[in-house]
Amino acid sequence: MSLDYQFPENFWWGSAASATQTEGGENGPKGKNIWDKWYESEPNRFFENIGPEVTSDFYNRFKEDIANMKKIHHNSFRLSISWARLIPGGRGDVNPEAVDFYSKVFDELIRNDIEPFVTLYHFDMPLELQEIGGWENREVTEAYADYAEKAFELFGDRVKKWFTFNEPVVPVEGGYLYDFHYPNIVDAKKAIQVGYNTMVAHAKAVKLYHENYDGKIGIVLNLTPSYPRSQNPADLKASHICDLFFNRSFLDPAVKGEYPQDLIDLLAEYNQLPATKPEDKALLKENLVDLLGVNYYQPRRVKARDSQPNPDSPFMPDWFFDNYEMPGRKMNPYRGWEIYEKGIYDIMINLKENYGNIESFISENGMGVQNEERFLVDGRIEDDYRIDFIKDHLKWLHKSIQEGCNVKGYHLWTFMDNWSWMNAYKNRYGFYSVDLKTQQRTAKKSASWFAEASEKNGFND
Ligand code: BGP
Repeated sequence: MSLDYQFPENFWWGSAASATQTEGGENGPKGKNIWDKWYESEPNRFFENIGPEVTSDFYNRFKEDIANMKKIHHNSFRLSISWARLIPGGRGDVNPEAVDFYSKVFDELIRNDIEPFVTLYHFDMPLELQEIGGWENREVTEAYADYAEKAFELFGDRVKKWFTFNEPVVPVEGGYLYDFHYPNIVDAKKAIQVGYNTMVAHAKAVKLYHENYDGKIGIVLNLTPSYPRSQNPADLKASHICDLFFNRSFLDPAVKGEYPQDLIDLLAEYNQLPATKPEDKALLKENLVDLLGVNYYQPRRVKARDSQPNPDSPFMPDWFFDNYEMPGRKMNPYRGWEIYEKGIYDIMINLKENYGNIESFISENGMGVQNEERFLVDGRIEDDYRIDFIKDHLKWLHKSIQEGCNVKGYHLWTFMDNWSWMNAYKNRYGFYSVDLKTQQRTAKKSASWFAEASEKNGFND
């Protein structure tokens, strides 16, 4: 008997996490990354002063966690390798204990029929490389390519789905525009260089992979569809420019191998073009992704600016648009982000119509909730709001598939509650809650719902 929402065979049901957010910064030998450094220098910038050393201890408990994934019928799981753990210092020799750890994790996943999807870079630059300029410095793209090559060599026999970067726009926004990631610089020209160098590094890794391996390699982008306040030309233009900066400056080079001409023209007009090398054009053009991970949390509502920016102030993307608080929009009352389920469908239709229907999947989607303990009933978090959230998004995803979009799966952010950068443990997203004192994991109600949907490959309304 068919279900109301039946997904295609072999649909990827799973969740995602990242190294710095789960492993535990003090577990095992590793080099420092920018999060260790920032926390040491400014602990009060982190929610409740909690830093990256306190996490859900995946380093020691991965077997239990993988058994829990199996229980809820995951067939895939995305995690990242910590660059500073695998290669302390970012360049040079690999750390044998890290090789052993990641090997055991991948083997354990495979033994449980859970396919590892592996991200090479999830916001965690090794400190030594940040000290020579991080992504501002072109040399770091070489170090990254060497790291990627090493990871492919070590684990490529077992890992067949790789992602070069997670949300590369976020370190640009956080580290170089809006001050929520280290190195806390506010400088749009540097931001543009960092974004560009990231895509050069990405293309180098894609090239190395395609030359020697037969799995798939892609990138994970947080796509935030940009909706204009109105159809007036000024609002449409504002929304278009916002889309160019925050979506298309990564999506276009990754999938089409080139930057949108309107973006190049705009940056040229304001003297903001990044430094490039002649060989970059071909490098980007010839090394396209096989697979695109889409992280979708919320859309952007955009309007034309009410007033002109002061032309003497430093250039910012925000010169061209303002955020628009659309009246009546549905909000996640526990996190403050808009919930707009149809956004997931609009993204997929855009990929189908304008990006060659590239193979894709939802690599993160989820609902963060503060003080989730308030929903505890007999020791379990009754997160019906999360079940509704997942279902509503999956319905729109299902519709996109019916209309021919090349969507292969859905991963929730995240498997278990984890540390989240500056927000530390403020917003909980997991299928499993984690008691930070005892490290006990407990399945939430959403875990049971998801287990059934994954097992049946769909659900009824
Ligand atoms: C995504 C990141 C994740 C995770 C999530 C939740 O953008 O890829 O690493 O942190 O956001 O974020 P927050 O805890 O700030 O709500």
